[in-house]
Amino acid sequence: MTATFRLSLSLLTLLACAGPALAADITVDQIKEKFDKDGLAVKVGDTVIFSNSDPVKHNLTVVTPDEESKDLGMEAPGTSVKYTPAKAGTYDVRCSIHPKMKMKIKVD
Ligand SMILES: [Cu+2]
Repeated sequence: MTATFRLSLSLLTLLACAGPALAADITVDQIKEKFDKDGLAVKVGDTVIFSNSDPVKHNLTVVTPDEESKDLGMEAPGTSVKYTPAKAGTYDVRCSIHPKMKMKIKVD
């Protein structure tokens, strides 16, 4: 084993151990057919919880920095969905039922 390889392994082990412990859950509420935040800054590994406080359904779609769309599914009143961004960049969140609902998530 070279010293560089050994150092890489140690760093990977450190990152693997530190990652989950530092991850946070951040809640975004959907109320009156709006997000309660226009934007959000999180870190890779954090989980965003979208809760639905409206009496109507929402259907969130997340557009990743690679322009991939991920449908988070129908969200009944009083329920929530979770999303954990996998990489750094800017994500757009939209509701397919209510086009006015838009927010951005910046992931570092
Ligand atoms: Cu909606």
